[in-house]
Amino acid sequence: MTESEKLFERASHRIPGGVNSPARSWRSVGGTPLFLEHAEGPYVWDADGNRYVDYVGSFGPAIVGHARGEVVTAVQSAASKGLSFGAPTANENAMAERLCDLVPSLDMVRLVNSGTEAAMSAIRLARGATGRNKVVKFTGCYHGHVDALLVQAGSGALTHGIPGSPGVPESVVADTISLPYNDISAAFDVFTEYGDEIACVMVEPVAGNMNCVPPAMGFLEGLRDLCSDHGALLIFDEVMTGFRVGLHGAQGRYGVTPDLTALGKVIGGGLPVGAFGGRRDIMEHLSPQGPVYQAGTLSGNPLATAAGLATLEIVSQPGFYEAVEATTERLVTGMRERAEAAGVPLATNHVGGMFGLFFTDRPAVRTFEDVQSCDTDRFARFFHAMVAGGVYMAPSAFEAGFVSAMHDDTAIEATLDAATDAFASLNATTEAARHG
Ligand code: KE4
Repeated sequence: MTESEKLFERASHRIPGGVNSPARSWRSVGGTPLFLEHAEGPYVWDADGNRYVDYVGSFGPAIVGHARGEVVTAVQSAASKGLSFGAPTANENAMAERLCDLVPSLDMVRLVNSGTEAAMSAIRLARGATGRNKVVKFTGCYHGHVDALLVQAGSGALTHGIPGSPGVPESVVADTISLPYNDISAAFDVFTEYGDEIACVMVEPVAGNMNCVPPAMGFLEGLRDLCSDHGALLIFDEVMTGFRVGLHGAQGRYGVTPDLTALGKVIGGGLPVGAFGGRRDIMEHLSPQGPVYQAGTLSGNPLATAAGLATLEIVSQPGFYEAVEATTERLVTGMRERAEAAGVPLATNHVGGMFGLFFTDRPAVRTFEDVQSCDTDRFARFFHAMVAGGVYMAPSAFEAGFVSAMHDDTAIEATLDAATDAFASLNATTEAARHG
């Protein structure tokens, strides 16, 4: 047995499914999850000492590279002064000011401990500020395990085929409407019927939880207009896209400003941080300034804000995102070329430092229905072939991939070499299956 297998056996005894988050389980691809022991730059090492080029990046946070010196030093320095106080600290001011400087929609911001908390709190604030109850989301989008949003959800809910979840009462999702992503006419129809009952529309401005699906031309702009016309709030869930697709998020990249924004992942640099913020007149409804309650023992934690500020310092350097996007482009182009050479139908999407690989013969993947057309068994075989080739990707056909600033030529070349063999192996297994 490998060390990972031994560790997984022990984990499965005390932790449901052996993991603390379903997205890490390998149930949809088969096999035993690798237990990772350490990470540096673009690489991770498993408990057996095997090294992999990493495209999970902690599902997004690690855009500056694992164990980046400046971030580790900042956390070590903060830790030496105490871990948590339950009182405001100067770093929270610095973090709030930095986020409001960089994210166009933010007049004010509240720090929390996860993307789920950020999305959940933004929904409550939108409902409290508008006095309305209905929430519009999009099928395949995932906003954390918020009761009201576990409807046709993506990420692990989609991977494991449970778009809803037991334990969420009908009453809690009665006001949740889930629409097809990138279908602005569906949104128009819902607003025509329920316009003055809709508190908010929550959308991933680039979908990353049905794998990577960019917004169609006019989709985000259309949602912006519909919300403005009907007095609903537009909420961008930028937990994944924030500081991943550009220094000013997807809202900066696409030039559409929401009323509220949820953030997470990169802003914590790998430590637990989420945030939600937006227009001052809305944020002032939040306790203790206003009546909408939200709280958190470790919100704005000194170590998390130290990691976040050090990370934001690095991503703010001139050329950071251009370099990450160029690396992503090179990776995705190389993948397409190698798939084509092997005769394997592959579609790809990429935005900034995130990308998606789709085993489908459709020319493009633009909707949830396109995503559903993908061959998840072929993805599973590809996933395992890449692991064997020293490349660690998300164990799901419905998760996006992430590139860091430290994915250098060596890492990309190693990845593409592994992909050459992986695509060839797909054909070999297909041929073998065909001839029995
Ligand atoms: P967390 O509560 O996991 O920090 O964030 C929830 C969340 C909210 N919004 C978006 C757009 C997200 O992508 C996420 C979390 N993303 C998944 C990966 N697709 C987290 C991985 C996991 O659940 O382990």
